[in-house]
Amino acid sequence: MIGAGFFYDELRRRGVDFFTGVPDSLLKDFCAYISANAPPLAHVTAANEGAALALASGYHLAANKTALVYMQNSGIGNAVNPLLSLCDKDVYRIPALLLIGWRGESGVHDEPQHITQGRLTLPLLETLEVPCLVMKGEEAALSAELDEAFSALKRRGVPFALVARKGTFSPYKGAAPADGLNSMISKTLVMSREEAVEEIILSSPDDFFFCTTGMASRELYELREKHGLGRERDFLTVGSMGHASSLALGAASARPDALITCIDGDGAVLMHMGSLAIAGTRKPRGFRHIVLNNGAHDSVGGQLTAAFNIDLAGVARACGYEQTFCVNKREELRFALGAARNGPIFIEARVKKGSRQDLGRPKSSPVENKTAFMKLLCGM
Ligand SMILES: Cc1ncc(C[n+]2csc(CCOP(=O)(O)OP(=O)(O)O)c2C)c(N)n1
Repeated sequence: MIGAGFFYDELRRRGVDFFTGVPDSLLKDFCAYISANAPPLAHVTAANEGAALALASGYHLAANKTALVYMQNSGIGNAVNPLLSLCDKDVYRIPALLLIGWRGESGVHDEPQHITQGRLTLPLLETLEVPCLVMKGEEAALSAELDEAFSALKRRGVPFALVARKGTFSPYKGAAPADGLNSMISKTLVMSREEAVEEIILSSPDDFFFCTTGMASRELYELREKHGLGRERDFLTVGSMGHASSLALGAASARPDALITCIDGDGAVLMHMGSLAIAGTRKPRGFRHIVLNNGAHDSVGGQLTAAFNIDLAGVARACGYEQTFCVNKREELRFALGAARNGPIFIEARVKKGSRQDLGRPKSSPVENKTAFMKLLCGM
């Protein structure tokens, strides 16, 4: 295993002084290290992986240096456009060092949404003409690996990817990142994400739910069991982070008579925030968008997002949502959930970080989930 500090120092030695990306559970120790140790201006948690590559490219244009862009392999899709139409050798030829967490590696047990992505990660990079190497996960091997990466970056002038398997980085136990406002707000929060999800489903027995990627969907799955409720009203968007609200909007377009709620995360809503403008202007009456805002990418290690620093409900209002709420307590959430469904409605529920230690994972497959959901929603 490689110490996050060791990796960081090796990068710094080679002149990398700007770090950006979207966090991944396999990279969480490295993300925690840079959050705590890189100077504030040198680290940006990006809205999505394409934006991260653009940030790194802008940095290169102004500093003539190669930046590091970290991402889960699920994020390669978001980065394809800038890879091929910005950094590519036939366009602007801009280098960046990519650090990609390899979920779903063949032979390593993982969740369904990572299997194909994992199998195709190396072929996909090859197709994209992004040279890469799979890290050995040993400090002794790192220097030679970085030599290879940096000589390719110099020679070719385009992005090079380091692919990190599960267990590449050793646990980082240093101090949590200091963000004054975020930690002040966090301390005032009383409602957990799971309590919020519970309140939502108990208050809205007739809704169909599109729930976001990560722990919210796992909590929703277990809460149905706890309350002896069926799961056929829930579409668990286990992958495709940031798209739950567009899924919900598509369903609301097909079924204007139905009550459709998106349960979103703050990292997820930030990832494709333009979707708010589309929901707000399409104005589906039965559409409700709830963002469980814990100011963090909680499901993959708790790296901070920008969501406590902005007015999410204000953004939704400006995008044309008919009614918007920002709530902190369970009773306030219950009140907002009781609002007449003259949507689109937006509720920002501020919740604490963290989840139950014994939180499980869905036992049914995504296709079983979809089939039960469609059977109830469109009677097929
Ligand atoms: C495109 C893409 N990038 C990154 C990930 C890894 N990932 C899974 S869940 C998650 C965090 C989601 O954060 P948020 O929406 O705030 O919900 P929370 O986990 O805080 O409940 C991330 C980054 C992913 N699944 N897909």
